[in-house]
Amino acid sequence: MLSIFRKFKDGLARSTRGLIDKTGGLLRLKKLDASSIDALEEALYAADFGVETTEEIIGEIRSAYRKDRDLHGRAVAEIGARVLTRVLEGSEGVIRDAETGPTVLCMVGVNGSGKTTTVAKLGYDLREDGQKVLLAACDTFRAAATEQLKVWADRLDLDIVAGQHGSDAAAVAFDAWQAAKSRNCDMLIVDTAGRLHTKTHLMEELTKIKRVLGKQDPAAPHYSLLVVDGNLGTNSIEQARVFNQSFGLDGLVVTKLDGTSRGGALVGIYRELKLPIFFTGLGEQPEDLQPFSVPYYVNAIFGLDDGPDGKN
Ligand SMILES: Nc1nc2c(ncn2[C@@H]2O[C@H](COP(=O)(O)OP(=O)(O)O)[C@@H](O)[C@H]2O)c(=O)[nH]1
Ligand SMILES: [Mg+2]
Repeated sequence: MLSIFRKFKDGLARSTRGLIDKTGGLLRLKKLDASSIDALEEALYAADFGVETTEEIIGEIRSAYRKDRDLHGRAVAEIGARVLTRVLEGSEGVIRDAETGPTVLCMVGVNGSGKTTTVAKLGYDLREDGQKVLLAACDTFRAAATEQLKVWADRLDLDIVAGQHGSDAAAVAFDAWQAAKSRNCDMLIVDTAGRLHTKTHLMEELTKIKRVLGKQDPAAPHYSLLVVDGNLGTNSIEQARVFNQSFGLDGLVVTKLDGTSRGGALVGIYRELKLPIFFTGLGEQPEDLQPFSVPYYVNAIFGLDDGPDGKN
């Protein structure tokens, strides 16, 4: 089994490859030179780290280089890692169990962002963790969506409550909450639709789901998480802002970090919105959804070989 650090490292390969290739193997440099700092700057922009973060990282590296012309490649990577860690302070979202009744997690986001897949993967992870989990298939808009979650539930042996195609999504949420309560479930994970006729319609439907859950338990949904596609890079900031204003978000799930060259974007998203990142999608397998870890992410980005706990 791959360690989690390896998953981050492999998953972020396309983003980090740019960083490592363009810098001529920054880590292997015995001595830094001005052109390799420029190359690193370019690579950070290319990976979508954004102006603010790139300037902070490069600024600190340049100032260290001014003081020490013999600066070693590894020392440079360590400076980068330190700055990035500082920028990401507070960005790790953690799910805490509800005081009573099931902890309700509601996944929202635009079509194709990875909600349904995330619901299934998360259900699997939590169940493997010893929790009693129930999935709610509240994307009743597309027949295929309910089917898709049922297939996952079947494959992973997870309990699911689903409604008829075209039925009221909030009614499915109600049934699912009742079932979760009566079966003494620890976690209820709610999938929702991403594409409806209009944005207003989507927000109304989501708000209704939220209201129905809130009537059962004033604290529910305990976590409303926006699922965003990592390939969108910083373009997802606007999307997140709209969902946050209309619906109210507790945090983010960033999917498809495997295979994107824009793995730096989550830093800009966090800086801009200050919404914690709960999970990251690093592949299509159930175990490829991982809690977001700042040290793993940062070390993977800067090619620091060891995970923070010495594992790789
Ligand atoms: N490579 C990769 N693919 C993913 C990830 N998460 C979701 N996908 C894929 O993205 C596509 C859309 O996912 P889906 O869950 O149906 O999105 P939804 O419309 O938001 O429910 C599917 O083909 C998923 O397999 C991920 O972390 N990595
Ligand atoms: Mg879906």
